[in-house]
Amino acid sequence: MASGVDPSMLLDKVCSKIRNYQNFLLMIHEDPDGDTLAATVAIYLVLRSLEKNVSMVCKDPVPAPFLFLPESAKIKKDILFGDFEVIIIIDCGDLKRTGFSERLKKFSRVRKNLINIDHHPKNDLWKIANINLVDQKVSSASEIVWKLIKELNVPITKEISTAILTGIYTDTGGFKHPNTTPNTLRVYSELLNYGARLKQITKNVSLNKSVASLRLWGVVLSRIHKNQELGIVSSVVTRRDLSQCNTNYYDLSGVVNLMNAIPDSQAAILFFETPEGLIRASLRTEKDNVDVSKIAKLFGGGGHKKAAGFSIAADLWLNNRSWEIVLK
Ligand SMILES: [Mn+2]
Repeated sequence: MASGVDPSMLLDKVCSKIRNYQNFLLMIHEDPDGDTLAATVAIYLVLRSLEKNVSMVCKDPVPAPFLFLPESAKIKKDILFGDFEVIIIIDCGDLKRTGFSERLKKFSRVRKNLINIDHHPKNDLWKIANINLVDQKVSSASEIVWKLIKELNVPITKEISTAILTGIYTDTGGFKHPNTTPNTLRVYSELLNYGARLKQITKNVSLNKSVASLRLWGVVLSRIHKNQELGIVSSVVTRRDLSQCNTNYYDLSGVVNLMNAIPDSQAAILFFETPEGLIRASLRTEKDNVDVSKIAKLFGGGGHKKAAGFSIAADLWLNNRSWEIVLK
């Protein structure tokens, strides 16, 4: 938890904010993933059961695999902050990712009720948030929210436990990533006891590929190239591929992880053309001694040790046999 602050005290503080106020806004990060969505929906359900007025906001639409989450249809794209007494930001990683930087700064100055629930490293949100309920050692924001829910002592429904499990499941890659701790598995077992529906999660999250997106994955996989010297596996996808397969960028999510399934690969890189005419690279590694954010930084990008990205101005050469990316 936040350095120098007693974690249970932070939890108490958040609980008393929840008990003492009536109007809440929950904020999901842009380009939302399973963790931010699921943790937010879980808090939403809990606050509704406490008869609070709650709204949820996310700048970007909810991706199809997460539409099964209860109340996800109530997530708004934009909302005026004026009527809310408390804003809770969930899993955002930094201020920019909220998509509402300026309005949040103003809110925290005027209302002083901005709560940051997160598991990312310390960032600029810490300065403007009035309470930082942050724990970098947990698998997901959902794991923190689970602790909060238990502390609030509310009835835990199947919907709530399913939502929390969705967040943990997606952020740990289905309990495969090293952020899966003994406590994560304890929480997992508790959630199953509360009736969390694992089948519903795997069905929607892992087994939710359309024919079109599998065709696109086929294109990506057919172009795989392995650099023997560096152990880097790469592939490329063009805007034309996307339109020919009748797909969009979201259909690519997950394919770069599959490219990492080759045991001796150090990292995988997927290059794709952006609508702006740049080449975007998405990097992943499963190796603990490889830091892909360092590679991304070399090209002006960034990210985490195991997942990072960058964009470059480059030309893409492609024929039936091979492809090449040439920096402009
Ligand atoms: Mn997360």
